Amino acid sequence: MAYRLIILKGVCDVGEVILLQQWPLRVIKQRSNFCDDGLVEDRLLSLEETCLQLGQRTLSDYRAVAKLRLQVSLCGFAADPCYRDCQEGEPMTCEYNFTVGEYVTMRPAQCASCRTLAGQLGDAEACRTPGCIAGGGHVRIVSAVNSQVPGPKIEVCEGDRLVVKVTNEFSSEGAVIHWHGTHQRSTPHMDGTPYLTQCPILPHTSFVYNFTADTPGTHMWHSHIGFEEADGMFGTMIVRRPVSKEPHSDLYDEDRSEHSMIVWHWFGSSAREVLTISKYTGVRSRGEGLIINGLGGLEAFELPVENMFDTIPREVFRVQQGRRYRFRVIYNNQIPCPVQLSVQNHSLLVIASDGASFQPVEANSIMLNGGERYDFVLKADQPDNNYWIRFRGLVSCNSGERKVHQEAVLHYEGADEALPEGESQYEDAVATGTLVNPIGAIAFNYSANKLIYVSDLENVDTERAQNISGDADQIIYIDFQFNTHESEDISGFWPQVNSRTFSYPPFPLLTQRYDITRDMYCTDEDICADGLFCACPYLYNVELGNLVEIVFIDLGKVTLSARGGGDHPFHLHGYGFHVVAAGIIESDISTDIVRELNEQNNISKNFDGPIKDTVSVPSSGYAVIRFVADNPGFWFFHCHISSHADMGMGFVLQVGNLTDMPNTPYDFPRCGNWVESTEIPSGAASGSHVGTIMLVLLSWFLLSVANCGV
Ligand SMILES: [Cu+2]
Repeated sequence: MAYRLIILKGVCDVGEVILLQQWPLRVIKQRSNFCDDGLVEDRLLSLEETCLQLGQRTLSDYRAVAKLRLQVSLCGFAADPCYRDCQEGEPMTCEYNFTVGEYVTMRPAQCASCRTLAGQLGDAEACRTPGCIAGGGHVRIVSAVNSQVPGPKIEVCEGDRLVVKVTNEFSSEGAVIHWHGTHQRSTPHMDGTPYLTQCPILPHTSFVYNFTADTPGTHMWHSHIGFEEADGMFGTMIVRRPVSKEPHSDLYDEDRSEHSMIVWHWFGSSAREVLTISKYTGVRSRGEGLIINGLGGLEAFELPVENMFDTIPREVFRVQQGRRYRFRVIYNNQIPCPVQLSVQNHSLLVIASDGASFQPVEANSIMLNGGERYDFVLKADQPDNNYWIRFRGLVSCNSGERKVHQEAVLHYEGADEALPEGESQYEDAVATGTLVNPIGAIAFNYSANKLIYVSDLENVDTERAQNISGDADQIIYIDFQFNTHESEDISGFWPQVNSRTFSYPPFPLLTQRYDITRDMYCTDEDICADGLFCACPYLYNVELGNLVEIVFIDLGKVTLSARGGGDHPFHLHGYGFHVVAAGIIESDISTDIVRELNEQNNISKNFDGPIKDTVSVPSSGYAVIRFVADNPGFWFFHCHISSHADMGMGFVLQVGNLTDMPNTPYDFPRCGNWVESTEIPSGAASGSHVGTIMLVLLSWFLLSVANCGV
């Protein structure tokens, strides 16, 4: 088989670009994609010659890493040396450059070949050329890392050091990157939460994240400011372990980069626009589309936009008959739109979620809520053919005429390069049989399913399990619902936690912790009077080492006619927790009812429940989690639906005393309020520092005297 090697230099702002295409199997793109004046070579080579050419370059330098990785894997080596078979005791340092800023989807020259006729498979690679983001098939503003959505994929081994330089090229927005699923033990200041663990990275400045990949599993990185994540600043992050440490490594033959999928909720215009309008007008934002690894057939969208191209090619997952593949699925959503995933003619052996393994469960479908990840094994045991991988949305993605669905293709080697037979519609994705993680069970008809709740799963990740049985040292009750506050400023429904709206403090509580004053945050001691709209940095103190139990109570009910939130996925930074119980209370639910059930031991708890970092709390129900608070810091616990997080649906756990927390680098960026002081320190007015120096010397002298006296 011959390969076509194209080398371009200094074009499209990306330096040298190497394209390797199978010839003649794949459609060769028009050179005009790449501003063809930079063409250096365009010739047919054998695979060996091509690999030799590729091997002479430092491939991790390229922006188009996702594309190159696929191409280079043909040669048997990876574009990113950190993507490798993990060996115990051989950590690497993995460096990445993230340039963040505004960008657009379907930029004309870059995406010229990113289209296909409806009903045809097309070439997904044509949408992964440098500078091309397909999105929903029309031009729209996005927030992007390295002009990619999803952004660069990070795949490392447990124990690797990650060094990611983030350069903010937004014209006017701050930025941070949160490493969703990473616990940041000993580096809480690398958690990437604005005003809790760092100041936003200002436009035109950079910040280098430097931390150990301490938590194995399928994760995600994303911005944590405003709607940047919702608008495209997110990407896959996979931390693998040596095969010997993987509880389920005997259940699959392949655990490869190309079998991960990250699903993004797409709006026809920017999420910032859609969700801000929704917040202030009460106009409900509804689902418009789902995008899988940046791709998706447009006919699946409910709001076709004028002048759309024919359609975007779909993502293709390639398998070989007889082999077993570990698939990793990540869901990044913006509104209450949980998704159900199923694969035509295949069952899913569900083995892990949020990075931790549990007793495998044979299922026909899985549901995911915002921020959740699931891993399953797919056994390619069907005839060589093409099959639909189906996603359908519920709650806001399944209301009225809006039925949001999306598909990718499972392609068996040897089958035609074509779409599966017949179209796949929303109703085709309503999978019967066993369903793992049912969401919105009080509102939706799952009578055709056998339901497996997360709290029914059994943890097998002994290395990560905590001893959480026995009496909890601290029990925290967190209730939430949509509250109304009729006033001039605050109208409509606000998702609140214990009737409070979380607001950020003016500087990071962790890294400027010795400047915190009591009036900067609120706790349960600060009473919020009925009817008032209380917004504050809502904080719980947790003693280091405590066995903590948190009982989440959803006081709202999902009905298809009334505005309901669906199940809220609560995500905790810095920890994994055991999900020990969950349930629905059909009659009038209240915090008192659930508290009484719990206090009288009428909630049965599974202390071997799975370890997760995001729990989908059943609507009109409760979920109970437990963990040992052994990681000091200020950790955000919030709903992972972007629009709800933006409206302040969250709270902070302060674990440990300020002195328990790891030191912050002395020159870490600082921020905060400033007002010109009316009190001028003595000596400062003279314009010299002599007075200050004298004061310091005097203090030092007095301290020395005091110490001598003790
Ligand atoms: Cu929520």
